[in-house]
Amino acid sequence: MNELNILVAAAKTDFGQAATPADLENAKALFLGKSGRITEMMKGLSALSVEEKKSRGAAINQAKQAIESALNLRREALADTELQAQLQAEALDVTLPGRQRGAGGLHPVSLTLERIEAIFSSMGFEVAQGPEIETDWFNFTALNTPEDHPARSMHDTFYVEGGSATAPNLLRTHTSPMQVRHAVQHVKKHRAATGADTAGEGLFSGAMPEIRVIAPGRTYRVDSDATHSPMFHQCEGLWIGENVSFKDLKFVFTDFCRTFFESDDLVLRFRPSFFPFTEPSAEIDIQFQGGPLAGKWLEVAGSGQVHPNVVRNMGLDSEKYIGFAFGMGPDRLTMLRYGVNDLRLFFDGDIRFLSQFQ
Ligand code: 2U9
Repeated sequence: MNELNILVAAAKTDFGQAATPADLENAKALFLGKSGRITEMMKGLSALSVEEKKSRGAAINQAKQAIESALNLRREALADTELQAQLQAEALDVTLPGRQRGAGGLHPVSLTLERIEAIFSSMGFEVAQGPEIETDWFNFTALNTPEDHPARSMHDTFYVEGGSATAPNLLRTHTSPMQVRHAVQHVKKHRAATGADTAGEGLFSGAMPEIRVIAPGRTYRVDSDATHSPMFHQCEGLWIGENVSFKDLKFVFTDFCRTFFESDDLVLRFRPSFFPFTEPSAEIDIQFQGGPLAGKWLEVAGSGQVHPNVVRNMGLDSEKYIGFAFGMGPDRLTMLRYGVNDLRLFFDGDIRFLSQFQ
């Protein structure tokens, strides 16, 4: 094999070993580039006689054409390989089912609120919704919460612009103000209906249907850790009539808890406590008889007989009208129902957590 045949064979081998178009262009430069082997040989022709130039030149040209055609063949092969890989990577399986748009669903706390509303509605309670920015009067004063109560401190409550120094506006710290609003409207309406004392002055002691209402919604306090969030949910209830007692509270709340937790043998305990708006007051604890929490006392709500000052702030004669109230945290009820141990998971918005409740 002469020198030119060896060169063509070497080019073919190098081109064959180039795995990518870039490798191939590098290999080409060795043979056909400015200082490649063929170019060098062409330069060497100048030193030869005319006769030798002719035959040597023709032979080099032949070798050059052979290298070029080997190069083109390899270029096509690499381009083809690249195309095949791309087609494979972008392959579409037209037999796959279409992608569905996610159905979405309610937040676990919303599911709990819906459950609470359904249960209390079935017991004849109305559901009242109202402003999250409240006045100092509805949030504190009407609820018999004294001027020096710690809940009124800037450290415990979010105050917002728009009020005044004597009547500030704030993010409600509980849903109780909504019940006062509801009760005041209820009393006004029935005071007008009876025709008695239409001026709306003085406390109402006429006849009216009972007030039975729950107020679910968002509430705010300056508090943040694994079991407290600055925004949290509450659902409070109020039942006012002429002859409503603690016995009614016990019955209603026991029935509610057993239905909510789907547990007929659930036991309740009322433990003495204090709230400014109720007197006497009690914490409500529940105890499951089976399941992972069996035997443990779990605090789920506060309650009490509505304080006479609060009854009067609704416009009612507290000698005639009496009732009870309760308040619970739907966030905590959701944690208990589903066994969630960190409240913050509800408000992080992580779809992997939230989709488990659908
Ligand atoms: C009116 C009068 C009285 C509602 C009540 C509680 C007790 C109570 C909260 C404690 C922490 C619920 O879980 S929590 O967020 N509430 O303990 N709430 S009695 O009393 C009222 C409401 C409205 C007119």
